[in-house]
Amino acid sequence: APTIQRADYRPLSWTVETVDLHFALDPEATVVTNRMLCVRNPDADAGPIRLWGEDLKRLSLTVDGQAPAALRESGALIEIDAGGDRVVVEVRTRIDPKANTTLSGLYLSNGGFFTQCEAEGFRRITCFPDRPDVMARFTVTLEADRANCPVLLSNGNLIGQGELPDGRHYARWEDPFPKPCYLFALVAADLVALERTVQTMSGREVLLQVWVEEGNLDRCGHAMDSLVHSMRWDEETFGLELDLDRFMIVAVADFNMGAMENKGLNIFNTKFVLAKPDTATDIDYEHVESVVAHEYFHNWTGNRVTCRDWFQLTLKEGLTVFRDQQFSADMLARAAGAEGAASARAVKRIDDVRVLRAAQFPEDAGPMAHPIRPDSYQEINNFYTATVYEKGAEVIRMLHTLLGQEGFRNGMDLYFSYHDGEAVTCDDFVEVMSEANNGFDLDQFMRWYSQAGTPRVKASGEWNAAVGSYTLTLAQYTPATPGQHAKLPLVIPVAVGLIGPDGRDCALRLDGEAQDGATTRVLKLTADEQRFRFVGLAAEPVPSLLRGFSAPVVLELDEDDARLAFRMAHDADPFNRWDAAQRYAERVVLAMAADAAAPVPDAFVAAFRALLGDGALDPAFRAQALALPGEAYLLERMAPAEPLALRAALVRLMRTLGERLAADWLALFDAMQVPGEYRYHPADAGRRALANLALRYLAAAGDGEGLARAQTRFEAASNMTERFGALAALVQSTHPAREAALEAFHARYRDDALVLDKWFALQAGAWRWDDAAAPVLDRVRALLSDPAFSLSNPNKVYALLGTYFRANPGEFHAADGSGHAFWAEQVIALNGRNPQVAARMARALESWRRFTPALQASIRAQLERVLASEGLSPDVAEVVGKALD
Ligand code: B3K
Ligand code: ZN
Repeated sequence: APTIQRADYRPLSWTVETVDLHFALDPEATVVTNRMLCVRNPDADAGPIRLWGEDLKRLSLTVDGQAPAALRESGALIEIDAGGDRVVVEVRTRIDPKANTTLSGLYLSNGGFFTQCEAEGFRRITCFPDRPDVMARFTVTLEADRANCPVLLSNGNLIGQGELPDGRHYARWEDPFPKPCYLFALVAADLVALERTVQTMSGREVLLQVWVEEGNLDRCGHAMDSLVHSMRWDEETFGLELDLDRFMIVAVADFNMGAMENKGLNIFNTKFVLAKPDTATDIDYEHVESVVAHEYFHNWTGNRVTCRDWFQLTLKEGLTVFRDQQFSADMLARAAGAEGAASARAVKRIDDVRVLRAAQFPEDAGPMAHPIRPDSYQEINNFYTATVYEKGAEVIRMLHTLLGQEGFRNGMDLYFSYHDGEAVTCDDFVEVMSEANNGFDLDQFMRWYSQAGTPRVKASGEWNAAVGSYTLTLAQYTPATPGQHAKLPLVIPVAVGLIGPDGRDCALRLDGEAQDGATTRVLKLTADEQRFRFVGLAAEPVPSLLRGFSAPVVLELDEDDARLAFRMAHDADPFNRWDAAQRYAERVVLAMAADAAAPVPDAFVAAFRALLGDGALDPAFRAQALALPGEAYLLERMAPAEPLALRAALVRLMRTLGERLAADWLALFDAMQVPGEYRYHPADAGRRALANLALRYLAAAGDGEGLARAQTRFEAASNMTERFGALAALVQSTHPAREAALEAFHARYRDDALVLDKWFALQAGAWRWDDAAAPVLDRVRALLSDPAFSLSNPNKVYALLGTYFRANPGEFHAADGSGHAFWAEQVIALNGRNPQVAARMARALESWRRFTPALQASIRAQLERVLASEGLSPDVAEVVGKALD
């Protein structure tokens, strides 16, 4: 596929002012009539009208009612010569939603019609200048069979509806706000809605709806509450109000990603809408809340102000992820009350950083590495990445840190006052942030948008006892990434604290500055190397660096075990306290992976036990601190990566911690029981998480009492968090009851697609604790033919294959290469149905060059096999091609 370059952006010669769409919906032959008022763009060179169309049967095309004078086609692009400044182009196309297995464009799910247009799905519905910088006003008429599709929805306001002959009906919708076509949506299906009316901050009444299949009506309450909370938060935090009279969320079971922010008509994967205590875990509740918030926040950051071109994707995604992270942190802090707020925020920060380290750091170190604003792509759908989203959010967070809460808010206000209704660039955003803050210099900061790779910050300290000063030297470098060899220094905010020998933070004073009593301050590292001299210290301090993870970097700091244990016990910054535990665990487990005879150090067990038993710590925090670092992150820290050795070390470490602390875990489990009826509340969720973690360690150790508790909890649980936690512990053991428990779980939820996804994932992600047990691949293969499994449903693919490929490296990378061959087989099978899903699965092997030579050889052969396969989509071709480059 050709490579698209950011530098090649040119405005279109013609844009669209209004669109009138008519859909005669039919499962196999939908006819779309599209009337566009095309207008010449005064800011562009003269040229033809350009439209894109893909997989369409074109029935007719006219310009002002006439056949066009000249029409040229190449691939998806259609060029039409037109005179004058305003012309009406009318295109009629026929499409086959039933045959559309890509889930991009218009498709069927359980008999209903749904759309997904971002990034370039609208061209699969009709011919259109399918680019985000074309913002038009849409009017949409839907016509469908009333019995099958009683509900007809599109963006904006309902302006008409009625009956038609032959059992058909219609509805007409008008969206008052100009929008790019990627935000168009329609739904025609048999659904019911949970409704609520609320007042916005200016006193307008708005109707909120959550649309689902009838049987799911009892699972919508949490999504609705989350929507109301999001609306309030955006009003209070940014002064941003809902701009429509109605806001709809629709849940659909077949969906490529999480959800989509279509104007006024958000379409969601069922996974991020439906929740009730018997089927959803605490983590599911959390996800529903944050995804609802994310999509809602897009209404301003994405829809009112959108992206000029797809290279600017992080403009809306990084900013919106940052907003949803702040929202969730505020919600957790509010629930925790004043005392617990700081810890609650840290728990959220830890979650976000875990994701960044597990998904974004490896991406930034692999063949797909790209800046948050990429310079080129082959297939834009491959760039909805952890880098654009999560690292993009980190970049916004650093701006927030540098400018302060108020400065950031002023920048946001100016952003909307300048750019509301426009399609803009990342430069535009950073420019208003600077302008709103007295010209704050952000020129060097812009390098975060153009440089790929995870920067390293190397820190060292020097204590001068004679004068009581501590000099901290910070140096930065960023490793080379594909196509980017030389890197320039970045602006890196490093939040620093100094801990005294008594475990308490010292007051910080930099040489030449007055004492202000602060115990954490943000140093700005801008050069390759800088020194910061702290004075007025009574004794040698222990540095606590990058507090709260103030920048998305790898911190390189020599700390011995004793120092890590000290910070694990005393660091006043809860994020860094957690991080100290992670670093210590990482060191221990990597040493065990390098040497199968290396013991688990007693000092580590003792430090771990101290955290475990510290009742002053919030349970949610303890659950984070006692969970070992993620396997994906650990593999990233190993050179060469040896997944089997790592797995063996993790098994041994889990067992040892389970055995040696068995009494502590049992007591902790008992102490963490949550009485009464289930409610989703962060305090309860923290207790349940910690209890579930205790069971995991006990099960890993094969502890009889622990396993008995797991079994009882599995049978008696009143909610999914406890039931699934207990099941997971049983499955992660050699207990003979594990198979029966899996069967009982299946029997109970045989008709519940979302719960079955958990059941598939649990088996695909299982570890082997017993050397004689069969490889997990045998189970995964068998589950492929389970009646509930389907390669056409992305959730099923992610649960079974995604978990096996991405979350079970110790099995997937079996030395005989069976996992790799299976991967190639499945990627090829998916490629023909759904290229976006196939490409996601394909990415599981992109970091192959980091593995041992034997694994590399095995993987290379399979990458080559996929690359050589027939009919490879541009999506998969880009991933595999870059991996082999
Ligand atoms: N904007 C969508 C993602 C669309 C992905 C297209 N392949 C969801 C989101 O970020 O909110
Ligand atoms: Zn988004």
